[in-house]
Amino acid sequence: MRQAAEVDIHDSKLSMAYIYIAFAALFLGTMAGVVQGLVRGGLIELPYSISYYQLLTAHGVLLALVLTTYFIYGFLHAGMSRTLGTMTPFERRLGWVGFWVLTIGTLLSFAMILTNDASVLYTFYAPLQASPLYYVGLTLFVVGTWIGGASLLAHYIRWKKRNRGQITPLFSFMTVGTILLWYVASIGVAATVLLQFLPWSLGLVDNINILLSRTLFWYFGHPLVYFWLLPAYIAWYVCIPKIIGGKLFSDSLARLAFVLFLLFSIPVGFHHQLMEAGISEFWKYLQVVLTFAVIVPSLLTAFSIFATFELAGRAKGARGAFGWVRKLPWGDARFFAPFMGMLFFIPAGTGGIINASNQMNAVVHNTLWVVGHFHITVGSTVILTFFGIAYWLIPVLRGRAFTARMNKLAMTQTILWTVGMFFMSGAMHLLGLLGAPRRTAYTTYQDHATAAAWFDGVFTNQVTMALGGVILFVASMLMIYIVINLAFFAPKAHTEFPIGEVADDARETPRILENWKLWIGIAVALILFAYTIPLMDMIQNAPPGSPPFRPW
Ligand code: HEM
Ligand SMILES: [Cu+2]
Repeated sequence: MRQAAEVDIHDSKLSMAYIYIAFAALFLGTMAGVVQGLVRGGLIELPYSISYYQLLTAHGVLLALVLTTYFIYGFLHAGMSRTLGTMTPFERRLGWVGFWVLTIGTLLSFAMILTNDASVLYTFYAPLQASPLYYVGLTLFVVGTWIGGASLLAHYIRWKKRNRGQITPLFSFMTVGTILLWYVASIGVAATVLLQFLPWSLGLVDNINILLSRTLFWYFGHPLVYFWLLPAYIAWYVCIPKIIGGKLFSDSLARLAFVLFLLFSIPVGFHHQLMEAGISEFWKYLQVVLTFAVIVPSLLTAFSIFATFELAGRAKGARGAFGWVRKLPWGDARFFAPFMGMLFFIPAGTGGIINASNQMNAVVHNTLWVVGHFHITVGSTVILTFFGIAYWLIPVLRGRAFTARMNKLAMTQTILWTVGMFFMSGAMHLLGLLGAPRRTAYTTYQDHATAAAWFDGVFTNQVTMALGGVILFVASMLMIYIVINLAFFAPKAHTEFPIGEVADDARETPRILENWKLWIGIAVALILFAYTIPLMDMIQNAPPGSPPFRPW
């Protein structure tokens, strides 16, 4: 018997458009990654016309910005359509307009990277200056996400009106939290690009206030990582319980965690600027305290997810303290890939606490440690979860099956990604501790003995890093193969969109959790508290502005 589609066919098309671009970015981005790894290991040289920084910019932008943003919008649109019902033509059109504005921006910025007019790395720090078109592309990118987000919020508001007094489905609640976080955070990047970078790159002003631009960048740059993480948490909280045949441990706890992420992930950007002159110790200290507050919802999440695992195992008859572990579906890549991502998050979170600590930051700042860190956070925890989502989401949206053969390949894919990341990020972490800098191509540092000693271990070796990179690259190509199969060749079938139910004995969710006005109000108050005085200081007592530099 043919069942109705899980997601309306028109909404599916919109989601798939986002997802195709996400995986095209994975394809190109990991290609750049493996080449960089080989160059850094001294194993190959780049053809004369390509510079390491150009490649590094393409890699960072494609993977950290393009892949993540597109996948998230594809996933959230599908989930909103599944949990709140089909979008209206107006809402869907907003989604498409967002998609096209985003895509024009992406193509424009990418074209500037290809012509070597924007080798400014994905952080585009001043005083490095790219072509004005690069910043126009960035602006369109951000505006595109705003329009796409408006489509999701309009859908939510309409549902609320039709279902007065009802609690929103958890997936939609979390989507709204994620999009609100994105809106509040992206104001920072929009401000620096429009008010500082564009006029400066167009030659309308001669100098740029670097301190201010970096501060606005990190006002956005830190919550950006939560914009990547929250959709992964949505999958952990809402979809994984269903996949493992269990129930969600607590709806309220899940909502509380999301509210806390919204509050505590924005006013903390200074923890990326601990080594920067021009910001007083007091304000750095304050933001570090707020940074550590994020540990609370993180631990709530870890607790909830493992409680869900345990409940599911026990419901299947597991006994003893850890008997439930064996009841988890280890052979199912839809569970296994995100689970490996969760495991990566243990060292990743620990590393994050180290980065945010003043003295320890001095040791690891600008070293390969940092690169190792974000490859296990966004590059593993988030991306492995997204892969796990893709294994069922693409079949849902394309009306196809995730076959046993694809599952086997997906298991291999996950293992390869895990092993590759273990070697590459492990080597990066250790090399960074010894002092090896990030963002440098192959060099022997004039054969200096101290620098040579960094690299002479078995694990602390550039070749180990490159080897991990090659394994990762193979994993990535396998992923592309699986995606193409699921989208175009897998047998037609009905696939379920996994949405978990709340455990029967869970308490009713308090209404206050859905009071977005209240939470946005508190978030804005916290931001004003943490940023007003330092920002005023940066403008009134501005350091001498910098002319542009283009050292490549
Ligand atoms: C095949 C998989 C991958 C390989 C081989 C790889 C390799 C590398 C290498 C060698 C670097 C340069 C280190 C340096 O010189 O500082 C790098 C930087 C980076 N990678 Fe990856 N990576 C991979 C996947 C990813 C993924 C999935 C993401 C994010 C989702 C990511 C995000 C980044 C970012 C943001 C940078 C920093 C760029 C910059 O410093 O401007 N990478 N990667
Ligand atoms: Cu941060």
